[in-house]
This record gives sequence, C-alpha cells and structure tokens, in this order.
Amino acid sequence: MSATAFKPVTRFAALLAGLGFTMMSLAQAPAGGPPAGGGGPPGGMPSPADQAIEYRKALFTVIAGNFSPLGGILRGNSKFDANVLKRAERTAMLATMVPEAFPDISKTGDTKAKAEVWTDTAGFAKVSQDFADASNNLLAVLRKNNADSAEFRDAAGKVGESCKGCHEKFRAR
Ligand code: ASC
Repeated sequence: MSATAFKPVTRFAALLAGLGFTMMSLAQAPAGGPPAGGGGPPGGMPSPADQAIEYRKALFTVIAGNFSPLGGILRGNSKFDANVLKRAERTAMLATMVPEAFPDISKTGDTKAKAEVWTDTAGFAKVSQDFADASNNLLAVLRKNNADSAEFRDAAGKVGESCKGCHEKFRAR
C-alpha cells in the first residue's frame, strides 16, 4: 500500500476533529480508548466511560424529575393532580432502562455507583427489578383509580422504598 492510500482517511479524521469527533468516538471503542474517567482526549469528546456515566446521571435525573413529585404528595409537599398518571407511566418506562445504564466501562470516573453494582450482579439485578415491579404496580393502581387513594399512597411509597433500597446498597453517599 502506498502512503497515498491513507490520505482520504486522514482527511476524514481532520473533518471529524473539526466537528468535535474522533475516529475513536465514532467507533465507540470501549477498550483501548481514552482512560476511564480520564476525561478523554484534550479538547475532544469525553471518553466512552465518561459518556456512559453522563448518560446514567441523565437517566436518574429524569427518573427523579418524574417520581419526586409523587413522593412529594406522600410527604404533603405537593398535591395529586392530572400529571400523576403521566409521571407514573414515565417512571415505569424509565425503570426498564436502569440495568443497561451500568455498563462495565462505567465503573470508574465521576460516579457514586459502588463497585458492588458490578460484583454483586444478582443483588443489583434484584433491586433493579424491585424498582421496575414497584413502578409497574403503581401504574396499574393509577390506571384503575386515578386518584389520591390509600392504594396510590401505598404503591407510591413502595416505589420510594425501592429507590432507597438500591441507594443504600449500591450508591456511595
Ligand atoms: C425520590 C427520589 C429518590 C427517592 C428516595 C426515596 O423521589 O428522588 O431518590 O425518592 O428519596 O427514599
């Protein structure tokens, strides 16, 4: 192969760099890429590990943004309103996304996730499933009776307990 064979690739890489990408980030290379938690190449995109952690935090931000108002009803901080069912639907859907938000590459970096997430995989699978089950139960309760009932309070309380159960075991303070 002559050196000229590489020219189009080099030009492509230069184009990507201009757009803030690298060949590596395009390929989503998990291993052998920028060091985990290292922030990635200077001036470039975050490393795959940092991107995965960023994604996870975003997921939990949206989960909390939807569920916290329901917890607030139980604590007397907010009122049951027309948004409750919608928030419960979102929480149940988002709960299904939790397990995949903890890929192996995201163990280290700017995260409170404990190593146990990846060592006690059965335990983590269980608390993730508890959250999904409790969220689905809350949704079922609201679909039957979309009101501030004792059943709603019990079901929403169980979702909150599932959040807490995972945080106590798998999230650093
Ligand atoms: C929420 C929220 C959590 C849980 C937790 C329950 O609304 O954002 O992290 O409930 O506080 O104990």
